[in-house]
Amino acid sequence: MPTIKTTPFTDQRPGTSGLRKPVQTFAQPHYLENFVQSILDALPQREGARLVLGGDGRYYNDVAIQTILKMAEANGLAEVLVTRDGILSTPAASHLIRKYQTDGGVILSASHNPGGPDKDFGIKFNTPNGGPAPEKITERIYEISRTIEQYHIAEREDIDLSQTGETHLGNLRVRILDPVGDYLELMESLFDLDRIAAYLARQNRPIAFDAMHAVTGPYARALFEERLGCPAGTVMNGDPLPNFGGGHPDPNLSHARALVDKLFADDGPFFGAASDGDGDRNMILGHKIFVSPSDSLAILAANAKLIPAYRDGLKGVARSMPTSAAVDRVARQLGIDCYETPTGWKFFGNLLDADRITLCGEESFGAGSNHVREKDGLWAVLFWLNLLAVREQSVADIVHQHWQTFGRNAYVRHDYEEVDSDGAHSLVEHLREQLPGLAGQTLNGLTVDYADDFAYTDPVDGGVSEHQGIRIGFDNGSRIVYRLSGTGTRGATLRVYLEAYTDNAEDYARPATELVAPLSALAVELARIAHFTGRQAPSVIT
Ligand code: G16
Repeated sequence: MPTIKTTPFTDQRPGTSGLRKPVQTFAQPHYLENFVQSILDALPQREGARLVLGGDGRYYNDVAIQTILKMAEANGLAEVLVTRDGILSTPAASHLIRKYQTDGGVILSASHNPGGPDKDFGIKFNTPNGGPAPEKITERIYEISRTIEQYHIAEREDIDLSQTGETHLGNLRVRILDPVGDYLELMESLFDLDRIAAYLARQNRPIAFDAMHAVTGPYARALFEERLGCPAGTVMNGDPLPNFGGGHPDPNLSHARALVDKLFADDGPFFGAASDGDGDRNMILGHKIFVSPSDSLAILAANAKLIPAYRDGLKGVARSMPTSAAVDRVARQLGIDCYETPTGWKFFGNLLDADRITLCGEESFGAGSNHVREKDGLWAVLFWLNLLAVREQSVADIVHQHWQTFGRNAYVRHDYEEVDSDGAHSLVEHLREQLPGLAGQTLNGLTVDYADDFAYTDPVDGGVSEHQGIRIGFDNGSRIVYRLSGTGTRGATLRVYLEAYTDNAEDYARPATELVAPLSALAVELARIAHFTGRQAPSVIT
């Protein structure tokens, strides 16, 4: 087995979703190889293992895929299922792992982070259930990376991944699959695509989908423009590019501006959506309305029985802690359990595997179900289209009717990106110190119901995750949450999540920013944001 001597890097602890670093970090000699060897060494049985391998097409994907194939060969793996040109969305990867019952998968993506030679790259490992490795496995990978002394890599030419088919590298079988086919088959089994196609054909206005020059382009063209019969051009920015066209492949109001402007034009499409770098996020828009991801999750849950795959109802639902409690209200009405987990899709895996939940989602533009073990951008878009086709109402009408039934959890997130890391940690410390005395106090007219540092005990395996964010809940159902991002690659990113509950119908026409304004002022004051970060305003508001 060709072996290379190496020394450990100290910074290979996976974050919220795998190891994300600037490309220059990954491109250092041995850096990628050390981490990949650590993943392979953490497998229960390396020799003879079968893995899925692919990525979002960002800069460095091609180099990393060839390296990993050569390492798979030298490490005695039996098979790697790779996709044409190495392009594979994260939810489609999750599906392939499950469908072909592999020992897991390696996904190359830094998700919504920008791509290019001076931008970000990432790598994550998914387990045989198709989901992101839980903390006990990522910690094991990290431990191995801290003491690694060697890795194995075959010496050979790069292989051609431009055609589907099969090839052998020594004893390693490499199958090159079409990235889209299996995924479309899965969508076909969940939704009534014929009904959606007929509904779309009856409308006299178009829909628009922004693939942001990232991985969903080929999937979206096959789905919307071929299967559902939408006109060519429905998919905007449909060609995956290594630098995502210079943009930030993050589907939100700031980064998908062109799509948002289209939907808010007088003669704009009646439905619009976007996905991110690796295809697991979604943003949903109707004509002149943005559906907040927390509301979207609640609406999907409330309407699930209208969708073929969920006709028999939901076992339960889950949301990440900072996600608004809109879905909690739906769960109460449906009489099902609602779990509050830390941020990170990996925390939903056990609940899905144990069949305790059917749907789950996050404020960070993620939603999904038990069909895979990742969030799934196009799945959410199809869910909405199926809903529109059944209810024959506009997005705005569906959202407003939802609020009339459940009240509105107006929601806004403020991000302070790339702030000084020490300052950000001091800010969190400063908040922690205040927590014990906050409950019962009235601040700017709002009475604190509870204040804590969120900790989660996994109800399935008993695992405990602490320090998952500061929650300050008020007795009127409103909330402020603070946490530091686990996906940033430069300095620290402070996220402040603001949620104002109202059941006053007059508030339904008001912008969310207006409804959360008093909370926003209080959040800045309580955490002394300007003092600790040096920032007077957030860099992104979604
Ligand atoms: C990842 C995780 C999500 C998480 C998001 C934001 O998303 O999979 O579960 O909500 O990061 O994390 P943070 O607030 O720590 O930056 P993605 O789409 O980047 O894989």
